[in-house]
Amino acid sequence: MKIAVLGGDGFVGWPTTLHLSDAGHEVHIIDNLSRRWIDTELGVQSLTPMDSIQERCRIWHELTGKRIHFHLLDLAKEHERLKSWLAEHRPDAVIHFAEQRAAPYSMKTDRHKTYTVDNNISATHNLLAALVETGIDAHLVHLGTMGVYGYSSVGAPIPEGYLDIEIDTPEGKKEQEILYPTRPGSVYHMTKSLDQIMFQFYAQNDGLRITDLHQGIVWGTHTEQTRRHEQLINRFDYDGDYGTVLNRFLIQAAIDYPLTVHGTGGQTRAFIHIQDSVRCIELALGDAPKRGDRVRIFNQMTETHRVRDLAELIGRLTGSRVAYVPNPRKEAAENDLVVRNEQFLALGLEPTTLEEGLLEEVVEVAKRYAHRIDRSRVPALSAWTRDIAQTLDRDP
Ligand code: USQ
Repeated sequence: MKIAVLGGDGFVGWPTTLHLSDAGHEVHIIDNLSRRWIDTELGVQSLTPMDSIQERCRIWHELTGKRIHFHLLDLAKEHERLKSWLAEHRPDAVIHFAEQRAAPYSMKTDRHKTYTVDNNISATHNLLAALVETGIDAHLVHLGTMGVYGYSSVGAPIPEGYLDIEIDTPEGKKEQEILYPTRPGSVYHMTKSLDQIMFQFYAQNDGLRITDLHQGIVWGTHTEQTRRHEQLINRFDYDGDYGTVLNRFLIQAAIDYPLTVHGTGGQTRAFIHIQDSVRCIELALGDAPKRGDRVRIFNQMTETHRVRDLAELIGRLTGSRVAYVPNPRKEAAENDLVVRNEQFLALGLEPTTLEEGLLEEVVEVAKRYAHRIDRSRVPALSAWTRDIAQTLDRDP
C-alpha cells in the first residue's frame, strides 16, 4: 500500500512509519515538525538524542534499501497544499497522528488552549474536506484517545466506541446506538472528542472510510525497528508536559528522583506498549471499513493499572522513593476502569504486558542518557485551574 503518515516524526508516528516501511509499504511522512518546535519553546529535549527527520530517513535507507519520503507540510494551515499532495500521490491509506497530544501542554495558558484547538481541529477537518474534494477513497486511520470516554466504567466495561441505549418514546421503548458520551478531562482530550463528531459526519455524508483508535497511555520506547540503529532511536519525553506517567516513573527511577504520584494515585488508566501500538495500527489498516460503514472504533489498549500501583511496583523494582504530590489536574481522585478490547485480540494482537524485563529496559535507556535530563523540568506544573496552581510543589 501507499501510506501517508501525518505526524510521522512523533513518538508513535516514527516507529509506525518504520514498522510499515519494513512490512513493504511505500510510506510518506507529512509533518510540520511542530513537536520539535514545542521542545524549543519549552526549553526541553527528548531524553534520547534525535536526528533530523531527513537524517533518520537516510539511515533507514542505508540500512534497509527502503525509502521513506518526507514532506514538510502544515496540515492545519496549508489546506491547498494538502489537497495538491493528495491529488498527486493518491495514497491507499492515511494515518493521522498530526495533533498536539499533551494534556498538560493544552492546559498551560489560554494561548496553549487556543493553539491546541486550532491546530487539532483544523488539521482533522482539513484532511477530511481534502479527501472528499479530491475524491480519494483512502482508508483514514486516526489516533484518538481513551480519554474521550472519561475514565470511568460506572460498573460496566467501556465498549469500543458505541453504546446501545433504550429510549422511551410514545410507542414504547426503542433501541438506538450512539457514540459513547464523551467526557474529556483536558482541552487536548476535548479536541479528540470533537474529532469523533467530524468523523461521524464525514462517514455518513460522504462515505469516507474511517477507523478511530482510542489509544491508552503508551509506554516503552524501542520497537523492533528503532532498535536496529542508534540514529533510528525514538523520541522519549520526560518533562512535566509531554512525559507520560509510566515512562516518567521509569525515568525518575533511573535518575534517583522521587516517583511523582499525583494526589492519592487512585487514577486507573489504560496502557499499551509502543510495540503493540504500532502493531495495532497495522492490524487496523488491514481491516478497513467499507464505503457507507459507520466509523470503526477500536480501544487500543492492553491492560489497566492504578497510578499508585505502578509507582509502588517501580519503587520495589528499583528502590526509588514514591512521592505523593499535589495533583495539578482536575480529575477524579479514584476511579475504576474496565475496558473492552476484543476487536484487536480477534485480529491477532498478542498483548505485551507489564513485565519486569521491559520495565528494566526503559530504565536502562534512561540511565544511558541521564546526562541529558534537566531535573528542574521533571515536575508537572501545568495546572488545570488557577486555584490548583497555588497548591503545586516545585520540589517533591
Ligand atoms: N500522573 C501522575 N504523575 C505524573 C504524571 C501523571 O500521577 O508524574 C497521572 C495523571 O495525573 C493522570 C495519569 O497519571 O491521572 C495519566 O497521565 P499521563 O500524562 O500519563 O496521560 P494523559 O495526560 O492522559 O495523556 C497521555 C498522552 C495522550 C493520550 C493519553 C491516553 O499524552 O496523548 O491520548 O495518554 S489516555 O490517558 O488513555 O487518555
